Amino acid sequence: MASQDHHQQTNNDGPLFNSSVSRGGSPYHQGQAGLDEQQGGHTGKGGGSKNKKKKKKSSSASATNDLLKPLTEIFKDLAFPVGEVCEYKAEIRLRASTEELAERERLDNLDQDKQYRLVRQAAEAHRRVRMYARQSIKPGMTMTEVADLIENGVRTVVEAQGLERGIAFPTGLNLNECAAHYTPNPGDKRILLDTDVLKVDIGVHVKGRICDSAFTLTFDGGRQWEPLLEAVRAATETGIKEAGIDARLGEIGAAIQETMESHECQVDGRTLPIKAIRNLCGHSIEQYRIHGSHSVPIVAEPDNVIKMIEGHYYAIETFGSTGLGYTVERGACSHYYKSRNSSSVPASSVTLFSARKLLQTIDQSFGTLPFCRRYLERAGEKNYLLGLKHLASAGIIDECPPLCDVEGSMTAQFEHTILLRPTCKEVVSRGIDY
Ligand SMILES: [Co+2]
Repeated sequence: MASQDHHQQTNNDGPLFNSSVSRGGSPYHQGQAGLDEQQGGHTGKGGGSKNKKKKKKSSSASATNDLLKPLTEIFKDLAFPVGEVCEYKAEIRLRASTEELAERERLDNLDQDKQYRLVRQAAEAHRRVRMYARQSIKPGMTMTEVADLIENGVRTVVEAQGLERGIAFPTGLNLNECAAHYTPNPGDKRILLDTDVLKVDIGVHVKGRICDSAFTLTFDGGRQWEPLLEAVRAATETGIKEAGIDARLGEIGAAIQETMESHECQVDGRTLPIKAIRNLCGHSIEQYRIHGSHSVPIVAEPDNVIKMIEGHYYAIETFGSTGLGYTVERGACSHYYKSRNSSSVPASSVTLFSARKLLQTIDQSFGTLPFCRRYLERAGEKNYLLGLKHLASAGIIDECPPLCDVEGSMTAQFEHTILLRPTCKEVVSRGIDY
């Protein structure tokens, strides 16, 4: 489907350059969670479009149906909504003439692998699926049910097709002190509790252009953690604000940490400080590579003077904790991905036949995208654990076990994907929810 798309893209550069007004419109950007996409129109920061509020009630069943519609049925012209458009700080805007910068964007959008439409399609799918997830995730469900409802939602909305488009990484469903890299393995019977603090980290890609965005949910029994969520939400916003072409990564980390640690949390009459988790960070995103070459720290790193780069995608994600602000690996591994150096490992080092066969499945089904054991089973693999171990010790596969702070602590996460366009910073995953 993608190959028929880009023709239309080129005669449709209006929304790309006219910053914030998108023709298709996403009901989830701003204003209201109206589910009638005909209402259209959203306003990015500094944009000029108005949201007409139309009073119309739809039953929740049909609302859910609308959320999970295949995107190309809604955006027939493939003009997916533009994210929130933010201006760069003044000194950045002096880099080149407005015409030159606009020309660079025009060229990006002629490039099949760079056109902004790809990540916007992924982001719109993300917004819809997470809205559906917010409505549907209830305490009492198993974590497997939660993962399935999200992942089936992604597959439907983005019209998953091989490595062309689909799920970009295992859905993170990290609970309480666990901050990252937990998703249920096959047979996991864990049940979501009313008191749990759940981090939902969803990845969607179109042609390898990844929207990586996460939020935190609490339920009736966990309302006392709202200030923790608020701290992390604010810290992520600080990171987005400080990000830009030539922005120093260490300084972004310092700003994030300052926002995060200016908050605290009152629980059972005790005041708990909130710490930025110092060994977790955001990252640049490359095509089909969720973790690019840059890390975006969430604590001060005075010596880190590496600068953000025009045209790059970054996941700005922050983690706050009431514990030590430091995570260690704990529990069974679920996340795996092809090591960056795997191509330098000679094929002869994979001596086990089952491992060679498994590697074929991995290459075909995931390429360099992270995967989990559930996805291997979907791909038809059985009894793959020995093969996985073998590939890991050969240096072909990296294992990413769950990362947790101390027991009894709580962690929260918010994350957006941003694109440093030549003319502006686009928060592609922005929605009305966060
Ligand atoms: Co991320």
